[in-house]
Amino acid sequence: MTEISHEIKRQVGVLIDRKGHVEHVIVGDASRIVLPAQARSRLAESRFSGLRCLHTHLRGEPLTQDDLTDLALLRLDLMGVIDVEKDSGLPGLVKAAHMMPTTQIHNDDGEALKPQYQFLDPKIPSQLDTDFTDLIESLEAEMSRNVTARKRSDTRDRAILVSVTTESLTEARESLEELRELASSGGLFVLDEIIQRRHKLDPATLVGKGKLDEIIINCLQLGADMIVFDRELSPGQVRAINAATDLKIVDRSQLILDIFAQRAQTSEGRIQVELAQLKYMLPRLSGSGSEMSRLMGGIGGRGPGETKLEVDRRRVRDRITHLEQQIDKVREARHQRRAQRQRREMPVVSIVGYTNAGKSTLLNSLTQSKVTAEQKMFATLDPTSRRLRLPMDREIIINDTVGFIRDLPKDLLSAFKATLEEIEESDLLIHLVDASSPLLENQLHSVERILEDLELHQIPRLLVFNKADAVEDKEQLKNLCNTYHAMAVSALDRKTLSMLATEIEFKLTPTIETNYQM
Ligand SMILES: Nc1nc2c(ncn2[C@@H]2O[C@H](COP(=O)(O)OP(=O)(O)OP(=O)(O)O)[C@@H](O)[C@H]2O)c(=O)[nH]1
Ligand SMILES: [Mg+2]
Repeated sequence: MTEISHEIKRQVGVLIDRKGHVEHVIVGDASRIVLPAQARSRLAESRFSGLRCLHTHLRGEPLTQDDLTDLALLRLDLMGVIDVEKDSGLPGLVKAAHMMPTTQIHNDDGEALKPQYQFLDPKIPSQLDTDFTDLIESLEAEMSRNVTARKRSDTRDRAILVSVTTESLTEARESLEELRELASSGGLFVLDEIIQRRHKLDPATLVGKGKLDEIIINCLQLGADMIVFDRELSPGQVRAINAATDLKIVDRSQLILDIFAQRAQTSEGRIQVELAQLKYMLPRLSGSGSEMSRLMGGIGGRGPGETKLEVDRRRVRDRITHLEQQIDKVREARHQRRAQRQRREMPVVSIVGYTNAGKSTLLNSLTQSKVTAEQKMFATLDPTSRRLRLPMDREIIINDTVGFIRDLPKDLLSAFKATLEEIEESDLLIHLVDASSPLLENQLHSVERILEDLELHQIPRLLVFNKADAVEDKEQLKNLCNTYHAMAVSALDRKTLSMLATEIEFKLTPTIETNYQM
């Protein structure tokens, strides 16, 4: 190989299997070779590809970054380089590297580590005494131990969470914490989390091409099925990242949409979620057919003289129109129901708040009902209404509502208009805040902002801190209540709620009196 290389002034390489058979011969130029893409096959995560690459270097240079990236992305057993002696064309030093099995891909700050390569000592061919087969088998044994320890009988999708930030680590960490909760609510198994700090976000790939390769390599090393990004990816970014890897790529908005889709029970809920999903998908429909079908699942077809893509896009648009018409009907029906209720002159109170604040639990406790309440984000999708008799014998309607979250995808917000309109006609909003959350003030402000966006902020509002039982520092809770003019309750403990009922009644008094006079 070195003699041929010397003669044609190009790098020459071979891919060799474990029995020593040559599978591919590659001729490059003076500084690099390009390995065949078909070597990138889907492999069990505890195995290397069974191929090692040996190629020549003409200038005595060490393994290049491209060599290492190929080693990792193609999961080669080994990447080896043979120097070509300048004058004689005889083989010089042999340099080689292989991947290290790993269980962790970040440092203590959560920042991504460089993929781990092990470099072998450079040697001349006659002194090479490493038993490669032995080496690779022991590495594979270690990898498979790592994978088994993680996997056991778990069939959930295994995800790596990636937060890309231009701001402080603290912020990225808090945001990752929420993403982790979203991921587990969405049924994912989180393998690891990494934070990537940049001065500026890369418009093409968000993290930059080199970093993206590193992250993908990390994912392969850990045996992940998907990468979840902690922000919304533009259609172009999704395309660029998909082109670099077979791993599933999901962004925060998509994850929220997925959770909504898993939760939707009523036909109304399902229509709204499907509409939001299609609207999210439409601008992202492009590129190859296979990419499309990965996004689209079942929808497809082919008309005369049209490409599949155009047909699919048109079908999605048709479906969106159809769903929007259905939602209009739903809104009309809801409108009539509300009008009826208004004739009955009952004031309406809606419980709003961040997801998981305990809204459904509060409704249950107040009205002794059994709406689903659980330690999952977005447990409630479909609003529930109940009657409640207040201490002074007034009857009101009380609504449980879908939870809010920071940066709620806007397609979702618009699709859920029918549901949210229910809140619009409330006489009072109870803004419930989870006082035990370390992020309570962020959550409180996010909800205030969303209420403003929805033009609901002019409705009288009662701020209530929930989960008082779970707050250790009672003094701090008291201060919070003073600062925000709020009251503290524990929805799990009915005894703490009588004050709340009285307060609701007090806040509604003008309304009740008006109704009384009519
Ligand atoms: N310790 C404690 N936990 C509570 C309290 N209220 C609710 N929780 C718990 O908080 C979790 C979320 O409660 P939910 O009532 O489902 O919350 P939600 O606001 O309806 O949430 P979404 O519908 O997902 O937006 C459940 O595990 C409840 O048991 C409380 O007063 N104290
Ligand atoms: Mg709920």
